[in-house]
Parts: sequence; structure tokens; C-alpha cells
Amino acid sequence: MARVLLVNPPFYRLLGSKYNANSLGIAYIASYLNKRDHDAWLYNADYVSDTGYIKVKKIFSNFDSYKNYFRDEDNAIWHEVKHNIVRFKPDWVGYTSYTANISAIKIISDKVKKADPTIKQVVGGVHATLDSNILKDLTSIDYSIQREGEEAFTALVENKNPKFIPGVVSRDKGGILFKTGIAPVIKNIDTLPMPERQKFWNIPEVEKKNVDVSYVNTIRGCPYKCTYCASPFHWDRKTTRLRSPQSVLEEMHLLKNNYYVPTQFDYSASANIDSKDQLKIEDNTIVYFVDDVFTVKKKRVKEILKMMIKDNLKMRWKCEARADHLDDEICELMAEAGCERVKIGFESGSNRILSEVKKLETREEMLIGANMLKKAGVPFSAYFMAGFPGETDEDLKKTIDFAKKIDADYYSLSVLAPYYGTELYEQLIKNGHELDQQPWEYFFHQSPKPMVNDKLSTKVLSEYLSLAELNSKNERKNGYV
Ligand code: B12
Repeated sequence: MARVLLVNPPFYRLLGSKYNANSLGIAYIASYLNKRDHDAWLYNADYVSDTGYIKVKKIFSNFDSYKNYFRDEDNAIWHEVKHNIVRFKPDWVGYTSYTANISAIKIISDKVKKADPTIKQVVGGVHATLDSNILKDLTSIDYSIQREGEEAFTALVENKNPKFIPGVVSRDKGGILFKTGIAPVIKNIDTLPMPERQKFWNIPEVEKKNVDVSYVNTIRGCPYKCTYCASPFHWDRKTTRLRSPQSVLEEMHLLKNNYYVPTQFDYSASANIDSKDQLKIEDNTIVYFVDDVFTVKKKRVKEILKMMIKDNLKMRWKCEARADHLDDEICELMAEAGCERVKIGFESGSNRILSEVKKLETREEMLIGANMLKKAGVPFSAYFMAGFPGETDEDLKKTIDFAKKIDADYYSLSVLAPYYGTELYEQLIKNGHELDQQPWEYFFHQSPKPMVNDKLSTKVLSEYLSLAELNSKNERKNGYV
């Protein structure tokens, strides 16, 4: 039996906020290991125990102090994380990685190795999947794993030869990377044990209720190929897998019976309230389907919604969807089944831009979907981006006009930051943009300054950003984003 610690590195905490939710990727790895009698725990190094917070929309103004953490490898946070890892006495440590986390993983893993070189360290998750050479930077990490980690990590922990485990990158004697290639996908994801929701390292018993364990993943992959999204590469788009409605309902019942808090507030990772008085610390007040597109198969969605209604679940939930997947029946069922928020990435109101980013839907189709949600009374959040390469004032004016037309319950207005591993990122590098010269920790969005567009005027860009004012008008509910 191996003792394993799965780590979510600090991120929001470095920006002055917090992320107290359960990180699903490592929660799946942990439960898979525990089912095979290993002793795997989750360590969320982003968790903070006080109730202080800052509004999520404001955290990006702390970018300068965020950057300083990475320049100061002796900062107390890094020592604290290293200390908590070593104190656990793990045989194996596994870090989950987004691009923005790589620098943090580097600092922490170097310190862990120095403190106890017998601990074996592994990196998995999004960035490790997109970048099979990441071990060249992460010199204290022994192995990286591409894509789904359940089988590959278990095989490593059970001392199988890494050179024969699909999905594992290891080092040869000379330090040259040895790659076995991406592993075949887990075909039937219904067979996976439910994600770990109990074994949280370094969180006092009384605070465990502050961990939001209500994230649910029902789909692995996404069949679309939007050029700004990392999913087409992170997951295999040709083998998108969906859990059965029965399996999804089983997880909802499990949440309801053990964790769900039937109060009205959701603050969780997406707190976006205006005053601290509104903060409710209890979490698990809303189920969040984190699938790229929950609505990807109409028939399946309808079945899930009908089952939620039939089982009289009466749980609040939110999901991500595409407008062109909706029909009147889905919207009505959503309303009846307790949907509090549908999050839709409209991205642009210009058909030219939509086509360039391979969104595969038009402004007209999106408007029909938004109107259906309105008619059924399902609240929805609208996500937009500005600053695409080649986007003009004319294009952005179309977005502004479209945003007003759909009359969403909440607007999220971003300026494009090309993520590592996206088609757009690759195109821009080819065209001479030096995105790859940026430190890893810069790879998240929210800067109001366009990174890869010099055509947009300040006037139209500020008009776009000021759409945010719509959020405070009409007393819109700002809690759910
Ligand atoms: C839910 C979600 C969030 C949530 C929760 C994040 C969390 N830590 O759980 C919130 C809203 C907080 C969030 C925030 C951000 N997110 Co996000 N998020 C997602 C989303 C939609 C689903 C993630 C998920 O739960 N998947 C389900 C689980 C089961 O899959 P998984 O995590 O990938 O895990 C599997 C494998 O990757 C692997 N694995 C994962 N970890 C490990 C560890 C080890 C040791 C091993 C062996 C394997 C392994 O095995 C797992 C099981 O098979 C993805 C898109 C997607 N579909 O993946 C974007 C996504 C991961 N997010 C992204 C980004 C950019 C961000 C932010 C930087 C956004 C920002 N604010 O600017 C932040 C960063 C937060 C952080 N902690 O660093 C990008 C990442 C791109 C990149 N190159 O980094 C993605 C891919 C979205 C996109 N469209 O491109 N996110």
C-alpha cells in the first residue's frame, strides 16, 4: 500500500483570493488509488481557512504582488506548502497542472526534493498533457503523465516499469526524456469510482464543510475545436465520453445525502458579490457541472433533466452550454429541474470572428438559444471575449450590440489571452508573436489590455468593458457566475 498526496498548487491565494473547492482531476486519481487499497489524500494548497476574501473580479488587480511570489522563492507560502507535503510522509506526490501553475510546481518540487529526495514526484493534468517536454523544466519531478491519470499513476505507484506504461514520460540514464505516447482513453467512464470527497490533508475537521465538493464531471472531452480553447488537445475530441444519466443521478443523490446545503447562497470559487456582508461561508449550495458542454447530446440531457424531476431532487445546479444545443423542451425541463444558471460562451457577436475561431455557430443561432432560455425563465450568464487577432472596431461593436440584445443575467467580459496548447496559440507563435517568452505564471486571462490585437480603439474597447455595468442594473443576481 502506498501513501500518496495529490496536490492542487497555490494560485488564487497568490492573487489575494482563495479556491476552497475540491479539485476534481486529483479527486478522481485519489479515489481510483483508494479503491485499490492505497492511502491517497488531497492537499489543496490554495485553501485558506479564514473567511476573508476579495471579489473575484478584482483579484487580477493584484497581478504585481502575484508576480513577486515567483521572484521570491523563499517566501513563507512556498515553505509552508513544502512543509505540509513532507509532514504527510508520502511515498508519492502528484501535482495537478494548469499552465499558470507550472512555476509554482517548480518551486515546490525543488524544495520537496531537497527536504526528502526519497519522495517520488509526478506531474499530471492539463499542462503536463499539452507539453510532453515539461520535465525539462521540472527537474525535481520524476515522471509526467499525459491526459487521464487514473491508470497510469496507479501503475507507477504499483512499481510497474514506466517505460511500459502508456501516457508516462520518464528519463533515460542520460536524462533524455523517454515517452510512451498518450494513453488510450478510459472507454466507459461510468466504471470510475466517484471522486474523493473526504480525505483532505491539512484541513481541520470543523472546516471540512468549507470545502466545496459539489463539482460534478459528466463528460470527458468535447467534440468541438474552438481555437481559443485547450480542450481539443487536452482531451481527445474524437473520443468524447459521456456518463450515463443513471450514473449522473447517482452522484447527485450522493451529494444530496451527504453534502448538499439547501440555502440560497453560492460563494465558492466564483464569489462575485459586492460586500463582505453578503458572504455566506457554507458551501455546497449548488451543484456545478464542470463539463465543457453539458448539453452536448440533447437526448441525454433531456433524460438527465427528467430524472432530476422524477426523483424530486430539488437541488440547485449550474452548467456550461452552447446556445445552439437548446430547444424549448430542454429549457423548460431545465427550469423545472432547478437550474440556477446556464453559462454560455457566446464569445463574439460578429459572425466573421465566430467563423475564424471555429465556434461553429452564428450570432443568429445564438440569439435563438438565448431567447429560449429567457422564455423558460432560466437565468444565464454570457461570456464574451474581445481582442481576437484581426478583430476590428466594427466586429466589437457587433458584440456590444449582440450582448445588449440577449439581455443576459450576468456578463463576463474578457480580453483574449491565448492559452498554451490552443490552436490560436500555435498560430500566433507561427506568426511571430513571442508568447512563449512569457513566464508560465502569466498564462491566465483578465488583463484589460489586448495581448494580440492592435486594431481595436480604446474607445470601443472601453464601451465593451463597460457592459459590466449591466450587471449592477436591474438588481441582477450577481452571486452565480
Ligand atoms: C472546472 C474548471 C475550473 C474550475 C476548477 C478548477 C479546479 N482546480 O478544479 C475553476 C473555475 C476554479 C478554474 C480556474 C481556472 N481555469 Co479552468 N477549467 C475547468 C474545466 C472546465 C474543467 C476541469 C475539470 O474539473 N475537469 C474534469 C477532471 C476530471 O479532469 P482534469 O482536471 O483534467 O483531470 C484529469 C487529467 O487531466 C489528469 N490529471 C489531472 N491532475 C492530475 C494530477 C496527476 C498527478 C495525474 C497523474 C493526473 C492528473 O487525470 C484526471 C482524471 O483523468 C477545464 C476544461 C476541461 N474540460 O478540462 C478548464 C481549464 C482546465 N481551465 C483553464 C484555465 C486557463 C483556468 C484559469 C487559469 C482561468 C483564469 N482564471 O484565468 C484558472 C486556474 C485555476 C488554478 N487553480 O490554477 C484551461 C487550462 C488551459 C491551460 N493551458 O492551462 C482549461 C483547459 C479551459 C480551456 N478552455 O482551455 N477552472
